[in-house]
Amino acid sequence: MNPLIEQLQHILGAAHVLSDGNLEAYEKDWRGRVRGRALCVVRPGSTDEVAAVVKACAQAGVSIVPQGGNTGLVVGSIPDETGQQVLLSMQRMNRVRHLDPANLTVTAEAGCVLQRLQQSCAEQGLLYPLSLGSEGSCTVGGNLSTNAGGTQVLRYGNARELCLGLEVVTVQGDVWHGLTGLRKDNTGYDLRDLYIGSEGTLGIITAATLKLYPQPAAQLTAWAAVASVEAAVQLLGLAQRELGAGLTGFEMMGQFALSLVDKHFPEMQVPLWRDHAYCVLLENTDNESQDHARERFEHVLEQAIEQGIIGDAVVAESVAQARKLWHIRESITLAQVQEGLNIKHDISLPISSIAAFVAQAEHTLVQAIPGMRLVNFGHLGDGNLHFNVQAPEGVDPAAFLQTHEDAINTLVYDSVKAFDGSISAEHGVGSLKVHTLPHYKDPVAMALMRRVKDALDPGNLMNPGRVLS
Ligand code: FAD
Ligand code: 2HG
Ligand code: ZN
Repeated sequence: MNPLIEQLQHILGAAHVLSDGNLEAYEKDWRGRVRGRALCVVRPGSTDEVAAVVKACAQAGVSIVPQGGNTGLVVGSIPDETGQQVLLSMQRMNRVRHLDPANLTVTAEAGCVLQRLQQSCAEQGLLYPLSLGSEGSCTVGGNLSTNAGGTQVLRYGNARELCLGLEVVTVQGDVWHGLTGLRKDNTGYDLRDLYIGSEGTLGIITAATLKLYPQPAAQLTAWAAVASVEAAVQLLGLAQRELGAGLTGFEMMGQFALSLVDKHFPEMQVPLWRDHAYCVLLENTDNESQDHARERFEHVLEQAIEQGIIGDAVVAESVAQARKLWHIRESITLAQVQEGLNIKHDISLPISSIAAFVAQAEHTLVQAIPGMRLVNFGHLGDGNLHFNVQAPEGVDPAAFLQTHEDAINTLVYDSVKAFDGSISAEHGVGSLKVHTLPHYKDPVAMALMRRVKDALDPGNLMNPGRVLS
């Protein structure tokens, strides 16, 4: 037997070192585009075990790929094809360690599934506001390592802004005990912010202390139809002025994106999509009462109708109805999967430029690749679009991607750059964008990132080939 596998079995017990059998769930990316092969999968149950695994791998000169829920969309959490990497799954480190209602914080292990964390907090009347379509599988550690966004960023910020402290196993196998619940701590370089968003390339996050909020008194959801991106941006401005911090979500969905949900999940009964170019999903959170929330929300929508910004709207009458509307929005990704392989662009732009960007980029794509189908949706309130491309109707998606993916990426990312945007808003870089990033990111920033990586991981043993090539 491979001596490293033997040593890992000694550390974790044979049951937690998987080297044969079907490892597809760990080795294949969520989109099913890439399958790697691991030397073995290890499932440590404690921070000390993670540290011991890291030390053993470092001694053997074997690289590690950390994995949470494996829901990442940029091919960052699976091993490469060599069969030489250790896949370190955090699934067993899933405890909520401590909830501190007076400090409004919770400390959870990195493998804790987001939805379970939300539920544990809700049981105490508290809100952990990070909210993603993948929340039933993604983990606290994965969220922080990708600096995940989702549908509540507008009000509460992304994963970075919700994190106060971290516990990290370094590349050398030391443990940084940084689980602070302090909101102020200016004692030197911010290591927490360095590890957040580092996609497993600088060390392994084993636990985090996260910010909580009181559960709001009321949450209302509305679905409005608009004729253009300009109108959606106008509605955003109006809602922000009228609702202030009460506006917790603002999502935009293009007609073709919604048509895919209607086609593949007809039981969801997508409202208002047939006659309008875009629909918008708004969420209003209120600390007073349901009635107060409804009154303010209806006022915004009435004004929007009067000003000709929206064509039509529905306000959810119950929590169940609101859930259904959110479910439609969150099903666009799965509807795209059903339609076939596609190209994803997770981009961000200044909100003031979004309408001009969409007009220009869509025109460029239509001219260059006749028949391509644009799936345009996303977190408009954060300036974050998922500007995805589906193969023309009737064209084999795999062949389409083979021929056109690079050209399409260049067209989209060149437009993003021209409008001062970013080629990764919330999903990260992984290996999918690792070769693209240097074309679009400031060269000095790239060089500084390289120096940080070399300083913390001189042997390039932690998730090599991700973020930096
Ligand atoms: P994984 O996929 O397992 O890993 C992601 C990266 O983090 C990898 O580089 C991995 O090596 C690293 N990593 C994981 N755990 C650790 C750890 N403990 N220590 C160090 N590194 C680690 N993302 C958004 O931002 N917003 C969305 O709205 C959103 N919606 C989604 C909807 C669907 C249907 C799907 C499939 C994905 C969506 N995502 C979204 C992407 C994905 O869910 C997030 O990136 C999520 O944060 C990944 O968490 P995970 O636990 O699955 O991480
Ligand atoms: C979302 O906002 C996710 O639903 C996934 O970030 C986006 O599928 C996508 O491109
Ligand atoms: Zn998203």
